[in-house]
Amino acid sequence: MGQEAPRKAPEEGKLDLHPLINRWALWFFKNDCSLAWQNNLHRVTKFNTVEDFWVIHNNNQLASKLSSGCDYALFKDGIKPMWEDSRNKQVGRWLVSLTKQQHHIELVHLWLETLLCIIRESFGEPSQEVCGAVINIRAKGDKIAVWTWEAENQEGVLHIGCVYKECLGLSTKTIIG
Ligand code: MGP
Repeated sequence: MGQEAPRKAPEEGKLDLHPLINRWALWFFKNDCSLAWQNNLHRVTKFNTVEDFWVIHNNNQLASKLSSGCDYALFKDGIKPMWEDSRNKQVGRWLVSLTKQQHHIELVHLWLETLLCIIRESFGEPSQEVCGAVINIRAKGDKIAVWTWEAENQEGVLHIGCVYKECLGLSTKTIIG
């Protein structure tokens, strides 16, 4: 009777990671009125694999638990989530405005779907136009937006908007701005 070859345990650090097309940076904004807007914005970390995305997502405070005035932003590495960044000079955004009721029910799901949509490059070729996404936690109603850097490129921007709505599972009747 032949002996079964011993199975090799995966060598530590040699597991196959799944690379993303882009490297992404997670930013956090906490409003402190005594500081200039830019000084309230901090880069938390960068990642470029699916596995790191989930580690970061699972270990950070859920968006619904952030206090009002805070933002998360996930942007392609090298682009800051601010108008001042030269890559954002022509910036446009697809904006989803949420009601106060949606804060507890849908916010976390919609933000996660937004993140997955951009890191998977779900828009095909126009994914190149995507700078990143921002979530604003606000008492008056939260906002989620995908920023695109060439607002003038109507075809690409419209395609991104349509696919984004599908990713969020929004009905065709729902209007995003
Ligand atoms: P906001 O945080 O995008 O939305 O902008 P909020 O809090 O819902 O307010 P509203 O104006 O949309 O009703 C709030 C303020 O933050 C802006 O008016 C700016 O003063 C400042 N701000 C926001 N962004 C994204 C930037 C930025 O990129 N650069 C600078 N310098 N200020 C910004």
